[in-house]
Amino acid sequence: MNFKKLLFSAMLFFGVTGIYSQTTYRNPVIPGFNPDPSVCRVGEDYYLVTSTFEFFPGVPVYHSKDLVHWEQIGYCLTRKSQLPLDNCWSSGGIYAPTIRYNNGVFYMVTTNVTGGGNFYVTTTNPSGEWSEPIWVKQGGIDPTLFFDDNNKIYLTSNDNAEGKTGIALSEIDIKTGKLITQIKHIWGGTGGRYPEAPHIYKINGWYYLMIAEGGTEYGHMETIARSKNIWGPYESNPDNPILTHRALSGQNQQIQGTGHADMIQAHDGSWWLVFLAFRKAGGDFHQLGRETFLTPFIWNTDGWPVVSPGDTVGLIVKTKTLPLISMPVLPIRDDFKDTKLGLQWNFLRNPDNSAWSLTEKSGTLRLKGNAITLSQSASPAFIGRRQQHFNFTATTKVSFNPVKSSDEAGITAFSNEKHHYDLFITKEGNKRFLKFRVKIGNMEHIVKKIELTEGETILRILGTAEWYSFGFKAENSPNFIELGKMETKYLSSEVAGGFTGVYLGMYSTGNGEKCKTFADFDWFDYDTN
Ligand code: 6LW
Repeated sequence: MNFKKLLFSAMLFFGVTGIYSQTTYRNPVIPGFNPDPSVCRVGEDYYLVTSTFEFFPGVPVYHSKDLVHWEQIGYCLTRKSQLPLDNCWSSGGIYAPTIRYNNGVFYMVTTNVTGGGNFYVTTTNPSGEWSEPIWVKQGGIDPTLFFDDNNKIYLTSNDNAEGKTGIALSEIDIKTGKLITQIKHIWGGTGGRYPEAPHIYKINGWYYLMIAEGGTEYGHMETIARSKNIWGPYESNPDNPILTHRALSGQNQQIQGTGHADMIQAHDGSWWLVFLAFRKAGGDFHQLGRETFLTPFIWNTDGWPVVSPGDTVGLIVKTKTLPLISMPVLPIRDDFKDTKLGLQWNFLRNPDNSAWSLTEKSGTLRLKGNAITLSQSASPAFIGRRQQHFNFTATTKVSFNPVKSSDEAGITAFSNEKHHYDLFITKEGNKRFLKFRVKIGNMEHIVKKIELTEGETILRILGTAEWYSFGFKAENSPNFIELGKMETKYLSSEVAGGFTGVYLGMYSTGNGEKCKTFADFDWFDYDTN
């Protein structure tokens, strides 16, 4: 090929891929357990938050330039004073957050359902520390803030005000969180159960009130109403719901449970919804939790939002997007060389800081098992990350020489304290054993055990849509040996219950007493290739 032809082909290739990349993106835009997304814009920067329940730190902050690629830049709730989780049952703690930006300040308002109710925190730097909580005496969940153009600031939640189920509104003093008015019922939705997740927007002189209805499972939907007066009466969009997969048009989709949306106008004028949905793993179950999705929408001539086609959203969306700008992606391996934990890692409830260290042995995550096990609603020595893909390989190199038969350390696929699969090293007599245990409800069973020789061990979980397999190898041996496999279904939300998704983690426990020794994790790989 001569130079001109080469140049022409190159131009064609880059030209075509350029157009292609501007017209197609993949959902979910933030995969894995990332429910109840809320988004705000500052110039050409977008910030998004999601719910975190019993996990700590709480409420990740994601940043994007195009609404499609997101990078986690921090957390809103990094201190126990902001996020007490002492009495937090699984799927308690932090429910749906809302993020808003007004006059140079970011606000994140949410509910700690097991620790104080509704509150907001503020910052001028969303990747930095956020303020202490400002508590609000309005009940219900899913609080949202609305900054009106007359300087009034309102709080909306799904509180039952005036004896009516639905959405309640009050005006608040943003400095103190004090309510300035009574709490008024403003809309009950269109008749779906659980009217919740309200957001108010002022567009073309109308106050739009967008909410979720139907519950966060297969009947989920998004509806909208509007009024010239923020206190109502609100008239319902005649074409509600604007987004749902519960109908014929959505029944064969892998994506289900669409709802709980937030609306944003991009800096090019286009309109978008971020919302939650889940991806079925084959049968009618999902283990990745509820994830963050994106869809464009348009306004019809009557001034109502229309998601097209047919109120449903696909895994691949063909549309004009903002110019696509990728964000840094996490490397496969965390080698624990940093003295701060990477943003992908979470604890269960407020961490027991005596149970882990990145500095005692440099380049190593050291877990020092406390008395708590993975099967208790407390804070075991556990550090985990979200499973974000159906197909993955999670591998870790651990060095652990148990002293007592109660000492244990290993890797886990964890849904909640009643539903987890663990591959762990422990002691029996004078021997070191590797055991594969499954916990499903009240049933706990060792599927297989195998004696381990001296040395470091590499533990592995292989995931597919329907199976987790558990295997190991000695550091220098070429092949993994499988101990067994178990259905993903029993860790899914349909079986395990609750609002979260599967975590992959490292843990250690002394099973009722402090572990007599520590477990050193050299690295952890999460590979989706
Ligand atoms: C959330 C509610 C919901 O607060 O589930 O899908 C609850 N929506 O709005 C927990 O995520």
